Amino acid sequence: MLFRQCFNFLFLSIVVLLVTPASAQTYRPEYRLSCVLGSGFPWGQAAERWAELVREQTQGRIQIRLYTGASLVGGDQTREFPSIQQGVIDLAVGSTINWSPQVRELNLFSLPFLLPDHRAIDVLTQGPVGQALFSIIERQGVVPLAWGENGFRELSNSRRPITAPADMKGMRFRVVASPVFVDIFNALKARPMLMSWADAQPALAEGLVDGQENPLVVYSAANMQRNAQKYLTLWRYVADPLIFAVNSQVWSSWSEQDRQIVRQAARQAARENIERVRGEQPGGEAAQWQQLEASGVSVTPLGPAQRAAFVRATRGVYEKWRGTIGADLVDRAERAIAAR
Ligand code: X2X
Repeated sequence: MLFRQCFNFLFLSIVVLLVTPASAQTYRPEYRLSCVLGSGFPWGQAAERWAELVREQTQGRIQIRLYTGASLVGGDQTREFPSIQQGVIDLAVGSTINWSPQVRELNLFSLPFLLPDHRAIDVLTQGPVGQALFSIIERQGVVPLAWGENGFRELSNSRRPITAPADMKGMRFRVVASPVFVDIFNALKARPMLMSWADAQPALAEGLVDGQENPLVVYSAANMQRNAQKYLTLWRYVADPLIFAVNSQVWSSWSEQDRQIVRQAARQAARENIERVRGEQPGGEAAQWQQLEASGVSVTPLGPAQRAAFVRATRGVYEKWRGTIGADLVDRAERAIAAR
């Protein structure tokens, strides 16, 4: 009798487990999406767009709340990746720069002067190199879905026009707390100051640092010219792709149909984000920096010989980091770029 009751109970439990849709058990009322920049920037707009598409297309089954300023990690943007791994963050639109302290292969995009143009970024992110990077991230418990873009990073400062490495000597530049940037700015004999984005704003305003590096869209939206960042050098030394990603446990708690929706929504938001970032720079940024010049910013585009001097000065850093990133991966990237 007892045996029979036990058996019935077990049988029933198994049936209940099998027929209950995963959604009834595992969907949470809300998911946390982390982003460094807010809605005043294309990056923050991309995160908002992703959340909105997912909400609409899942008929509200997946509600995503956006936390800007990397607030889920107290503003410490280089802690974003481990926090997605641990589930403190459910989703993120994160920068390769901010995740590279943990995912060393992502330093690829920070190899100085590897990427000459947008096409070079695309052959990496949209090709086998991008797939290899996504597999590496996935093995670390984070499911990457699409590549977006923060932009090519340019150099600004409050002191003087920079046309040669010697102009940077002794100048204090705020950089993201990622070791490759320390190496690059040290090689240029400048003084790198490691700081989060949140701390960078007051530091620039108060003149605690002389300069910074960020894409033009960020420079403009953050009104950096008002923070005395009056000299701008267009050197495109590194690019800053974004990755739309989900914590792997959250990902597997969703139905197959909803995963497809989240993936497609990430791709759409990423596509629109890249168009927006690049669309604001028609004709190779010319229109945008001419506008900045009209507003009193001194813009210095580097000619080929000037650029070559920066390439030479940072070559040692490039070679040092080739090994850290993985010589194979860097070789593949170089070949893809050469053949673009
Ligand atoms: O901190 C920065 O400079 C920013 C906003 O561009 C990144 O998060 C990489």
